[in-house]
Amino acid sequence: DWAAVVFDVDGTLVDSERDGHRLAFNAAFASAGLPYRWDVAEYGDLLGVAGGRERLTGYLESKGHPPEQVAQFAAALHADKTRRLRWMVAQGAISPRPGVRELILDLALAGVRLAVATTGSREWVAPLLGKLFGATTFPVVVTGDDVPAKKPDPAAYLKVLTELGLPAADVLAVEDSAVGLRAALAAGLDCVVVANDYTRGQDFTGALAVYPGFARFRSDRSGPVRGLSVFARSA
Ligand code: XBP
Ligand code: MG
Repeated sequence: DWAAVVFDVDGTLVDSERDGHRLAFNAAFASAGLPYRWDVAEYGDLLGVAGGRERLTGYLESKGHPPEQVAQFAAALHADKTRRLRWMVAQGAISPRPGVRELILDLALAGVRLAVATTGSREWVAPLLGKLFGATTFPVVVTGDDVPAKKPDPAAYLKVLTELGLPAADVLAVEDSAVGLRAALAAGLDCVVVANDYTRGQDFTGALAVYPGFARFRSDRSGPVRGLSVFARSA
């Protein structure tokens, strides 16, 4: 049995990339008078780089901006994008993935501890978790601000283990992407992947299980959380 389950945020707890981060980035570009607009497909390619600021840096470099300008633009654009994303969160524009609330309830009722490991910034992660899942649902939250290196580096997962005071063998990670899976595996955790439209088809080698959505994860009676769904209303 798992003593704790650690959730990724973007693409896992919430559908936040296509109609969340992407739109906020585009609004920041427009507000800065820059001609860039990321369409759905191009943003999917850019997701290979974890972290919004790192993503902006690589993109601005690829567009030929000089290095000193890249650092300044990336910082300003990312701050503006974060502000816009917070507005979207406050307005309810970001939603939980279908079935994830039910899984969290199953786990909480079964006495499993809950944590978050994300590369996102605390400035938007904290209000989002509070609004969508409740302020006390995840007692341990490690963000991209709390670690020296973002996923696929294992730093966020290792910090979660330290804060939980648990060995990796007792903790299950839930991720949506190959980048997140690699971070969890490198920290020694087992990892379930719940894929989404952006990540389907990525290399999920090493995952304990791969599901197309949370409904299938919860209803898999022989899966990694078997026995934990005893309280589930639809199980
Ligand atoms: C998510 C991301 C990003 C966000 C992070 O990765 O890297 O899409 O831009 O938010 P993961 P910031 O799901 O693996 O955590 O813009 O605040 O960095
Ligand atoms: Mg993710």
